[in-house]
Amino acid sequence: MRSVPIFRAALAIAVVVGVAALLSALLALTDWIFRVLDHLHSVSPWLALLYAVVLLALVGGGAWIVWRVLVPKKAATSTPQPPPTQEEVERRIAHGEELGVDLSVVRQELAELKNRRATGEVHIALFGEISTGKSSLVRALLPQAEVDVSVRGGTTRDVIRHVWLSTAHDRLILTDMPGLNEASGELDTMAREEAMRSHVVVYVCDGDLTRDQYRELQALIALNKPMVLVLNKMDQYTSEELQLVRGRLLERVEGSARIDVVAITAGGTQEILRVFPDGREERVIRELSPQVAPLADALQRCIDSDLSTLEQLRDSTVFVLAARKLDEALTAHRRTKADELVGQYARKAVVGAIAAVAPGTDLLIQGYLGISLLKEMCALYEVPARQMDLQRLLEQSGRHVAKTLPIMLAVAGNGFKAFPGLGTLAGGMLHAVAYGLIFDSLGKAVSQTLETRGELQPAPAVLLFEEKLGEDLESRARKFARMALTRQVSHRDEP
Ligand SMILES: Nc1nc2c(ncn2[C@@H]2O[C@H](COP(=O)(O)OP(=O)(O)OP(=O)(O)O)[C@@H](O)[C@H]2O)c(=O)[nH]1
Ligand SMILES: [Mg+2]
Repeated sequence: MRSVPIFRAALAIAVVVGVAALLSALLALTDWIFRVLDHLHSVSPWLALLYAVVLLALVGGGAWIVWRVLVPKKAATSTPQPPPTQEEVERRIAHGEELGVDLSVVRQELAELKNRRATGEVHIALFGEISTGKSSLVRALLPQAEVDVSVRGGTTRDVIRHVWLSTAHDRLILTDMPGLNEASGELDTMAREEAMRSHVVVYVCDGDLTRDQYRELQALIALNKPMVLVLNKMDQYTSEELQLVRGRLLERVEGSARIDVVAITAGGTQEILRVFPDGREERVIRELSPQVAPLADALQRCIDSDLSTLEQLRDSTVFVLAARKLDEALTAHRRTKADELVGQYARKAVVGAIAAVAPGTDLLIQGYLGISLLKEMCALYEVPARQMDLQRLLEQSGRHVAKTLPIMLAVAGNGFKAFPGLGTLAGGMLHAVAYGLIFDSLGKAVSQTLETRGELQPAPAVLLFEEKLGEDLESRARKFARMALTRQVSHRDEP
């Protein structure tokens, strides 16, 4: 007989022991249940019922806890925010202006909308990368219009409006725009904003979309307004190629409502070879005759659809744009104010440390100055300043300061080296620079946390504080050393 490997033998024994243990546990449990049931027969029915209820609650509660532990929580899905209403935007403008924010650009946006509503004209924005033929398209639709067309990319530098009478003689405003991906991002922004102010967007391309173009198209589709995707320069394709590119473009917009895809020739030139009867050959450049009827028809279809829906869709995107500009203005305002606050508190910290007889490591940071810096920052960002969070943030920052103070003092000492001939410095001066650095870093960390997270979260704020403390140490130390010296001189000169 072959010998059984020791591992297999051990496994077999373990299985036998395991099964025996399970059997005996089962028997013991059954025995225990029967005994409990026997006892229950002898007690009053109410007590038995109470016992059953407690037992069920225990089993149910345990099962629920196990379920919560084992089944992962569904990730919170972010539902798209509905566009703001005019009232919301106006309410926010009033609030922002009360805070002293300059919101003239947002007011201008609403005023422009009011003007456009009053004229009742339908605006069509020509959008697309540089040199795809947007201006040529305007020229094809409006041969008398003065339009710059050039082989050089980036010809159109501004938003230029033209009045166009559609196929059914509706008066429309055709807006020629700078091409996207022009060197300066400013023109891109200008074009994107104008697309948001229009009723209809015409996206012009001259081939299958690149990744960037596709991304841009998706952003426009998200505006949810009628669009025409135009494949221009169709003269450059054979009919098979044209079918293929058109097919690709149709795939790109599949599933998106309100989008038409058309192919056109807006203009351009063609080189042809002329052969004379004597055999001479000559290359001639010929202007191509535009074929833009499919686009004109598609635009007519857009405006023939429900005009009040077009107005509503345009209005909502203008409110989105206005709210975005409002957020930007508010952020810029808060940044400026936060910088001022940081400057003020760093100065107070410097002065406080010079005045202190024996500066303690946490006196300033965890004391009145630290708390009021955080409270003022929270007030600026209009977030609640929970005492618990402030305390935690200052304690943790204070612990870090205690650890790094010797280094900060050494850095402070170096800061004074920029001012030779000072002789021996009092300890207070070194602490003054160190505290300037600490408050400067703390203020910056807190304002950044409030800006990016919309609330004061102590943990990320402390991490940022530690990071900021090490940033650009030398020049900041020099700045606070100069501040401390000026302060000391003026202090000494005081009568
Ligand atoms: N072959 C051909 N060339 C065209 C067509 N449409 C425009 N072009 C040429 O494409 C080049 C760019 O045309 P523009 O109309 O200036 O293009 P654009 O999109 O306005 O350009 P930017 O203003 O720079 O963004 C010019 O050389 C036009 O002649 C077309 O249908 N076929
Ligand atoms: Mg142009």
